Amino acid sequence: MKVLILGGDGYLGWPTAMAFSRKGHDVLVVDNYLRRNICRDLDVEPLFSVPNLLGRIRLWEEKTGEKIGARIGDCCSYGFLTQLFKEFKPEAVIHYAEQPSAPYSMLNHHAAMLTLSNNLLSTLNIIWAVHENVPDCHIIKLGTMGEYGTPGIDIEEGWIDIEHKGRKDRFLFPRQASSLYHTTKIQDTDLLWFYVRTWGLRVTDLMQGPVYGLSTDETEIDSGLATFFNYDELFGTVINRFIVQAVAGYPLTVYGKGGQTRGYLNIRDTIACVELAMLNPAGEGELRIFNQITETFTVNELAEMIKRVGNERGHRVEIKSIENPRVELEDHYYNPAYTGLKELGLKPHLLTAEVLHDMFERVELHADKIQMHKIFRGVKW
Ligand code: USQ
Repeated sequence: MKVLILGGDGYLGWPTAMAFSRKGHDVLVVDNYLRRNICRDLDVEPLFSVPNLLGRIRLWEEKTGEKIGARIGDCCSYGFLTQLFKEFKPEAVIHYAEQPSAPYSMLNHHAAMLTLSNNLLSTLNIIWAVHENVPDCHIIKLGTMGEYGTPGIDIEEGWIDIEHKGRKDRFLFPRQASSLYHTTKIQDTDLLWFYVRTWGLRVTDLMQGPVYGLSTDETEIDSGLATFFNYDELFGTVINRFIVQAVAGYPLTVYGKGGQTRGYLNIRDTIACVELAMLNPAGEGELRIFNQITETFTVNELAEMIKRVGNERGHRVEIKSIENPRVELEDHYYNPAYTGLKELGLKPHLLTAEVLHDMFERVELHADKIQMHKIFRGVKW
């Protein structure tokens, strides 16, 4: 398929681009280096450096003979984006081009403004560019499980049937986020839903949980094809952070009571889910929502698993509960549905001891590069 990957330089975007290119899709990636620039400006660069987008693509072609197209530019610039849609005429567009960090969005007013304007404007521009140039193009949008928050009822896959005073209807499942970043994802969903109803767009909104891992079949081909691996408080997700902390001898930073439960997934499964969504497009005028997770854990369970594997590898891993910098429930009910992607054919890679050993092994290779000051800076809500 002809697929446009927006945010194609990121943690998930780059491995997706390689995987799709290898499967024979015609891939064009777009990025404006927002994530790289923020990481450099705030001194939270990833564990190891990787070539820039054009360098990665050159290396990819050298190693595999496959071509990936690239444009450096900002999805918030409508002229740039609409021209791209006009020329390339994608059948599917994958929207990763958002500021993805909850703590960054809570850092200060500038970061809040950047998160809000980047995330909403990029989504609005994609909707318009599709409508004006390729109305049949399938929009695949990365949303987040954090849109739902942690309600005291079961979380459905996007929609809920409500009976009220004897009448019934179907609505978006109630959303109540716990960071500005997560709130922008709710607003994205609302924008998409409005234009789906109004213009009949085809949209899949993937409610993804925190992703972990640093290898896919394609990153294995050459070290220069690796994805970013952040372990800092702003851009590192909890499992990736805990492994780096264990290797560095830094006590695992469990926030508060550690009963926070989330749905997690392996980076390999992100790519598989996005491809399944692409190969099985939403219908015209359909906003299809999947909960993109494969299993749930509390933070305490993750810390215990990582401690066990770390100790087996000769690290002396300690767990330390620290005052929670975030405003979130630390002990709550959590029962999300996540059957839709499995019904489409997803075969999950679960968080086994073997997977953790593999992650440890890769991080240990870069142990000398871990910078302690990046691990915790205490961005408070
Ligand atoms: N946590 C700790 N200690 C840490 C880091 C995190 O206890 O050192 C806790 C957090 O308080 C939270 C949980 O672990 O309860 C997950 O935190 P996270 O930083 O891994 O994930 P989060 O900030 O929620 O955001 C990440 C991605 C985001 C994605 C989201 C999915 O950065 O792009 O949308 O996961 S979800 O959480 O389901 O909304």
